[in-house]
Amino acid sequence: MPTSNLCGKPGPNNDHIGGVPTIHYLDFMSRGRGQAVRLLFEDAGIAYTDVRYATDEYYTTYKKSKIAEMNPTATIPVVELNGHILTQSYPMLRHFSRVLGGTYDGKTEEELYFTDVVCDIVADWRTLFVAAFFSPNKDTDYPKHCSTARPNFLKAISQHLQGSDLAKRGPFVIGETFTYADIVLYQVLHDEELTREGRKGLKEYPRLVELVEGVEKRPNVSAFLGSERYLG
Ligand SMILES: N[C@@H](CCC(=O)N[C@@H](CS)C(=O)NCC(=O)O)C(=O)O
Repeated sequence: MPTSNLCGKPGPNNDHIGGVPTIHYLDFMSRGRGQAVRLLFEDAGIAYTDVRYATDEYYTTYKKSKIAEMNPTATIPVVELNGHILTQSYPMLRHFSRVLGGTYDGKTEEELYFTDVVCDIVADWRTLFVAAFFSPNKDTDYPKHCSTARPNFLKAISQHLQGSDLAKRGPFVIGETFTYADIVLYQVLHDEELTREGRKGLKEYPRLVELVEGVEKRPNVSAFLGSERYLG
């Protein structure tokens, strides 16, 4: 049976989004696309019900039944809120940002565009990361990914951030304003294990270290990372 836990206490942002969302995701530590959605909830002080599926039960039972009934692509995360079902992690983040009054997005067209650019690069990166990390040939595929695709993404994103007048102000993708692009970028860096061990995997990318530190200093993110809810 999946586990189900209420995380946090409902606050004003639960009222803004219309209730307490239920997120369905794998029981995969504090990692993955679902964790990016949880991180937005954590940062925004949104209480959520966290439904976690063990990998075996997910693939043998729930993917084909409950998840497929809620989501035509039978993938997770899936969020239920007030009788509505939300699918696709990146659109979900944009949706919650809009519902919260644009709190997790840019304001100007230039900022909105640049936020989307960084998110799209991360989406491409995560697809390759997942393919290599969960490959049946992980022993060869993941080290290959770490020496080929991954440095290319790190370089490309660093170059974008260093070359943009918006990003130059730091620490985040569009400067001082924290957006959903920071959440997805932080989460892929975290899942690639580049945020730990003194950020040693990021030493050639100081702008990304600045961003990681900016994210981890957000008061609610910092409290989450120090709590029992953070599973590594
Ligand atoms: N574009 C989708 C991708 C969803 C996706 O591939 N999710 C993975 C987990 S991160 C998944 O469902 N894996 C198990 C499966 O394929 O059933 C999104 O962003 O939500």
